[in-house]
Amino acid sequence: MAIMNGTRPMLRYVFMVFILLVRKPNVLYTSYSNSIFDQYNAYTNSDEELRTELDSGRLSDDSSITTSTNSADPSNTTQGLANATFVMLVRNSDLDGTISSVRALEDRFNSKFGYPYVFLNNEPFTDEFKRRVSVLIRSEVEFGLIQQEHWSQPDWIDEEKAEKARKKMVALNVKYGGSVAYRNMCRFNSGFFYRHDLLQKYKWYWRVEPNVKFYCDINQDPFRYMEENNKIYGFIITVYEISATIRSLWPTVTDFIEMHPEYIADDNAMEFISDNNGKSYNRCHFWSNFEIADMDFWRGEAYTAFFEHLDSKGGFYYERWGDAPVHSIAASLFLKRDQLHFFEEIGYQHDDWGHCPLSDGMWEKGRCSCSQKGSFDYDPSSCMPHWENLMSI
Ligand SMILES: Nc1nc2c(ncn2[C@@H]2O[C@H](COP(=O)(O)OP(=O)(O)OP(=O)(O)O)[C@@H](O)[C@H]2O)c(=O)[nH]1
Ligand SMILES: *[C@@H]1O[C@H](CO)[C@@H](O)[C@H](O)[C@H]1NC(C)=O
Ligand SMILES: *[C@@H]1O[C@H](CO)[C@@H](O)[C@H](O)[C@H]1NC(C)=O
Ligand SMILES: [Mg+2]
Repeated sequence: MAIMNGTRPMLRYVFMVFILLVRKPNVLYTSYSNSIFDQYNAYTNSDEELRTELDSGRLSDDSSITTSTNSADPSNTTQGLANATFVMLVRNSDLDGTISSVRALEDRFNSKFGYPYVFLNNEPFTDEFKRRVSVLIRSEVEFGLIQQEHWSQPDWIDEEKAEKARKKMVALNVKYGGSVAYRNMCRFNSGFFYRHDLLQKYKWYWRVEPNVKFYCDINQDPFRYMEENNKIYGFIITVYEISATIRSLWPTVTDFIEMHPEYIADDNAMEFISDNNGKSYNRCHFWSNFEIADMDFWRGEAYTAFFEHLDSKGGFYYERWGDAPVHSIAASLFLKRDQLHFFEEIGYQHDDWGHCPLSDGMWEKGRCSCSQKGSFDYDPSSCMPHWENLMSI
């Protein structure tokens, strides 16, 4: 009898350990019950309602044990998720900043939706990195290594010339002016991230950097918004590029336009990037540390030809062309202006500059923790007036 009595708790213990193992969310491709997604497709739910439902058992533990094979399948949009993922390019040393960004994103948005994450690095992620990031995320998480050819100065770049350019930029005090790694990063984000194996199965991405802040609840799914409104490229903050980093970028773009007028969209956003109908670049760009966009646009014919053309001129290394102006110029020329979208309701901060929704309605609905007075929108360094002019706001 005593033995029997002792066994049952033991069995229960074993069973509980089993459950915990099965529930361990971060095993690749482990998927979750759809109930939480179904529940939150109405977009109107607050954390309070979530808590109530958890209490009432509607989102009970049982449902999360489900190991159905494809509830996180990006292709299955019947459950309300778009074919989309977050993507973070980070170093192992960015761990704290990565945790901070993921935590904010989960709290303000993704715990209600369950989009997957792809983390990319030019070096293998450490176990510590994977463990500490995975523990924060209930949806699918994947960690990928970037192939060498996508992250290195090509052989045909004249290193002597590149080195001279770097030294000149250091002398001019240009941020990251002397860094080859930064240039690899800019080139990767311009022309390669969307070719990574782990991103092939997705159409939409949301780019996230370490140490960014999300100030407001995001109740409506931005990916679905893009999809349903025929948008291709979404941004929050606009700024001017430093001229020293892009001396020959615009002439290179102009050459491309002459070679390929067929790629220029009717009703494009040229007015956002040029004040004289294309004669010169006004240096306005969408700040690419936040982007929600369609990777099929980057993968498409126009952008592929555009990137090849830019890359062949060597400006990623002979100057310091950034992915932000490169993406912005392409989106402004090859898309119709109404395929661009300003995510006004997303309160967001990267480094010193942040956007806080200026509309009181948005600010209240999002329960934003930012001050509207601090919003970057009408700072002299913001290109928002160009955007508003373009969109006749
Ligand atoms: N894996 C990896 N990621 C990098 C490297 N350099 C930059 N990144 C990532 O690339 C993105 C942009 O780099 P940042 O250093 O933030 O550059 P930035 O946003 O132009 O400049 P800051 O104003 O300093 O933030 C971030 O997500 C970084 O984590 C690198 O050498 N390796
Ligand atoms: C998509 O998800 C729904 C809801 O869970 C499920 O019933 C359906 O079988 C899935 N469809 C496919 C094609 O996997
Ligand atoms: C998701 O998007 C990618 C890229 O467009 C595509 O290859 C994949 O088939 C899509 N998934 C589905 C089935 O919608
Ligand atoms: Mg940054």
